[in-house]
Amino acid sequence: MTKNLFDLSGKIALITGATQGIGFSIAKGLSDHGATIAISARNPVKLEEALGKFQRIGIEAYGYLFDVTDIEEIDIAIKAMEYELGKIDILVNNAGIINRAALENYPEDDWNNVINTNLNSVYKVSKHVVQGMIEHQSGKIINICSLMSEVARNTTAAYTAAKGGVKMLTKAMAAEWAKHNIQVNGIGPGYFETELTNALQKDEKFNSWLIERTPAGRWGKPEELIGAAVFLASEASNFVNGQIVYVDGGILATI
Ligand code: GCO
Repeated sequence: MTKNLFDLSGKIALITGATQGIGFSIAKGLSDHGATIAISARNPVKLEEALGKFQRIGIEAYGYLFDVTDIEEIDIAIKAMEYELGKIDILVNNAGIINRAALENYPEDDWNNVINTNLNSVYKVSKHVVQGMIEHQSGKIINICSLMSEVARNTTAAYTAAKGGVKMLTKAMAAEWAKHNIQVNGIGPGYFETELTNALQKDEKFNSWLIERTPAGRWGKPEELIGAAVFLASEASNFVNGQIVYVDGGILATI
């Protein structure tokens, strides 16, 4: 019976950094397919606002306030979540930032911040969540990668280094945890209409270059990541390990 292959009923999902953009859409998509969703953020106001947005579209989401770079906050929040909601079945490591500057002048603080928030966080949050997954011998981890897990662009060196790292960390996690019936995979978004790319959307030169460069001829919409997320969160992907699904309108297929 393969009819309910994508059903997430009874599953508990944690999506980090899900107050807006890609994380928000993925959380909504997992909920639409039956999962109970918990979102995290480090900003209490944004977290409250996001919970309100979910409520208005008829979704009961749980909120946990923690900074994905802070191991103590992570520890407390994951313990609370497991106590309140139960075992975490699905973890989406989504929280991320970008800071664009020429590499020869890239400020060291920004460099460390981008690497910490985008890469080290995946190690830190996963390490805590996977304990319960190992105990229960099942789990799904989805790491949000990027086009920049594969290719670079001017001014994005720290982000590119971090996202390349997230791709390889995805493989390392899959290699170590597949034996516990945990599947770890990544989603690599191309250019999406989100806060993170706000400046680029407004930049006419960039916008026309991107539309020309993308075989699909347009920006992606965050809800277009839901299909890949549901697939990687569900039993439909039970033998898929360490893969990155690029959702990019064909950019990486062309030069
Ligand atoms: C940039 C963008 C990218 C996107 C995205 C691409 O400056 O080129 O910000 O880094 O955010 O990750 O996949």
